[in-house]
Amino acid sequence: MSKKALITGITGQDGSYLTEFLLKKKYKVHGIVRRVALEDGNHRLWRLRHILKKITLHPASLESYASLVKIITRTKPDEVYHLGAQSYVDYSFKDEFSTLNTNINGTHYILSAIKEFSPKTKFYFAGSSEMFGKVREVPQSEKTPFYPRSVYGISKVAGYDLTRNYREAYNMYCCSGILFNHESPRRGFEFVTRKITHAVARIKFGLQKDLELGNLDAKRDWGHAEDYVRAMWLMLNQRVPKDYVISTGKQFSVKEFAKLAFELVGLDYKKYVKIQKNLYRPSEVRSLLGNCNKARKELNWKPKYNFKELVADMVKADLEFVKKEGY
Ligand code: NAP
Ligand code: F7E
Repeated sequence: MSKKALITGITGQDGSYLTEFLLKKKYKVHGIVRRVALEDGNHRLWRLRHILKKITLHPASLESYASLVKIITRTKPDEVYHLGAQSYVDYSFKDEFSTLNTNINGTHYILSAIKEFSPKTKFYFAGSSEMFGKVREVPQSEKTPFYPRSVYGISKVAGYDLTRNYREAYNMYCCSGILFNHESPRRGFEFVTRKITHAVARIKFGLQKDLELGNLDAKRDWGHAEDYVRAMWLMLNQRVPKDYVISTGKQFSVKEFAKLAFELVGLDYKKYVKIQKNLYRPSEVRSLLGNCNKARKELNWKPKYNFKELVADMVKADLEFVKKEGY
């Protein structure tokens, strides 16, 4: 019999790639979406448009325990991938309360609903390298202490601890992926990589003159989302639940990302990138670099895309996007 997966945050970048991945593995895929997404499917379900007929969507709110209980009880999934979150770090400085409410309570409600109504369900939590924040060692592994630098990071540390505690206290199959930044042509436009590749395409087509960015010196360990959703599934399909760092082990600055993206269309980034001090964060995470040896060894996971291939994939997709959509 085919397995059943339930995904929160199915409309997001990772949710859409994970859905494709699980459908290929013959899973029955269920997703939790906000009611507005069903009412405005054309815009809000754009990443799922091509597979909508193959999945089942349930309206619910991460802020409502009752609505989550109903879906967990009804679907009794084999695996839950909890990806739903206010995921934009910069926004978490502007709206701390809703970031904490959605990210911490949402995680807690789902864990509690699984424990009470479907305790055999396996649970994946979308942890983040933002938990390392002001890093305590280089590179960062599962053993590195956390030092979050934003409410977003704090909410993810809380979710990680809740997940670990449910595993230890109630013997449930719960694990966290500590995923470093992963990007793709489906990345939201507010994140720096997509902001750059979209601007590169618009500048190339004469629709935009320049590109305002904040801290060009921030360094990230950037991978491709397609590779990272495979790791989520691997974590839920082991004998013993454990937490894993997922990363490429290579680090590049925002400047290096921009330089390469502009070069790919024959332009010099220096002529177009303008620094905007108000795009700097109140407390920045300056440098992240992951050590994913444990995942390589125990999950036999490794990324297929390198940095150049990631940037090239995003630039190519945005050239096609701008040409087709005109914006
Ligand atoms: P994303 O594209 O921003 O997607 C976030 C998803 O969460 C969307 O489906 C969104 O739904 C949903 N969501 C947000 N607020 C919600 C709320 N109040 N109620 C219900 N749903 C809500 O994020 P992603 O890049 O796919 O990341 C997936 C998960 O991994 C997130 O938890 C993120 O924090 C975490 N993570 C991401 C990265 C990365 O580099 N991408 C790295 C580490 C961890 P709507 O479409 O309705 O807004
Ligand atoms: O910023 C700098 C910014 O917003 C990356 C989320 O998926 O990954 C993501 O969080 C860096 C930061 O991603 C602009 O200051 C410069 O240093 O693309 P970002 P993020 O904050 O790293 C982690 C792992 C997650 O878990 C999160 O959910 O780029 N930067 N100029 C800029 N960033 C943005 N957004 N816009 C700029 O103009």
